[in-house]
Amino acid sequence: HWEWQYLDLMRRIWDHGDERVDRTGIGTRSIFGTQIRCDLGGGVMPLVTTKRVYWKTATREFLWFLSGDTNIRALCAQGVEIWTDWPLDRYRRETGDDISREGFSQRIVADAAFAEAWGDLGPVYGKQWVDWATYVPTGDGLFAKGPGVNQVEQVVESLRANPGSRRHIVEGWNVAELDRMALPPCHKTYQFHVAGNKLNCLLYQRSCDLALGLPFNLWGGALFTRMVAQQAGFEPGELVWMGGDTHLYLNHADLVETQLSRHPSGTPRLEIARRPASIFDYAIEDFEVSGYVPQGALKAPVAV
Ligand code: DHF
Ligand code: TMP
Repeated sequence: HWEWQYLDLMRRIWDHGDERVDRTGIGTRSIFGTQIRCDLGGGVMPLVTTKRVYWKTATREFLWFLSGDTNIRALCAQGVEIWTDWPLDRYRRETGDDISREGFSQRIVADAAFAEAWGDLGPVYGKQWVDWATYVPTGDGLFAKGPGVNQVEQVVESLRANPGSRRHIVEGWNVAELDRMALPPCHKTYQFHVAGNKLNCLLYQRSCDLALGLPFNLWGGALFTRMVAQQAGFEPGELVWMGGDTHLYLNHADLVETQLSRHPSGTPRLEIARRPASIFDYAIEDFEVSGYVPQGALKAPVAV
């Protein structure tokens, strides 16, 4: 079962990770340079079973990336609060208003101008994936804004036209725009690779919160592979996940202890009900998971 790789990594980091002070001040144990491989054949998904993972929340987040949106408003409107803490933190710091998370989220949904002012994360994943900024010289030493690059559309086209290429990449790390992002991309590079009739994907994540982030990121990588495969006409192959700084936060001890006492159970599979006209036309109703019998939910605090 692929999930033993996840649990083994969790054990290895907790027992042997290098303890360090991180940006958030919580502290982590960390290993640099890690890998998890998962065969997506037969519709199998790397959905963690040793705790409940809200795959619909992770799917809604991914569809939001593909929509090009970078404002949390559309997420909050669907009850997805996984990005709310970062705009909330900025709002509290800059206004001194000690609003609750719930109150903040409700106001983001109810008040478009408020969402405009406080709900945007900057040019994060959605912007870079479907509208990477370009500049064209105007001849007088100045530059005008050129048409945005839709990397996702291009990668589907390049897979169809030139499957053997080694350049099928979707990149989030736009160096010139990092300072305007609420968080620089963690899952920063997706590379696709065709082997026979199968589509493989390598996902490189520079920084990985093993307990909270990775279950979402593995799901996202596999979901992306499935959608791209369906659009470009391939069967799902292998997801190869690679981590840079792969860590556990020191305040996740309870989760780690409980999760490491559990064994993977069942084989979750994803069915996609229809083949939409383009990769940008998927809806949450198109996705159905079978064989998912997760063990109990495990709560852990997120480091902001
Ligand atoms: N910061 C940190 N420190 N870790 C992260 O995983 C992280 N992830 C981000 C942004 N910044 C981050 C975006 N993705 C949760 C999961 C993914 C995510 C952000 C947060 C999270 O809190 N998961 C909880 C609750 C899930 C829910 O609300 O449905 C979990 O138990 O999985
Ligand atoms: P950093 O920018 O200082 O590396 O902090 C980002 C934190 O968020 C780090 O703990 C990794 C985590 N993270 C994930 O694991 N997955 C994600 O998708 C995102 C956005 C963040």
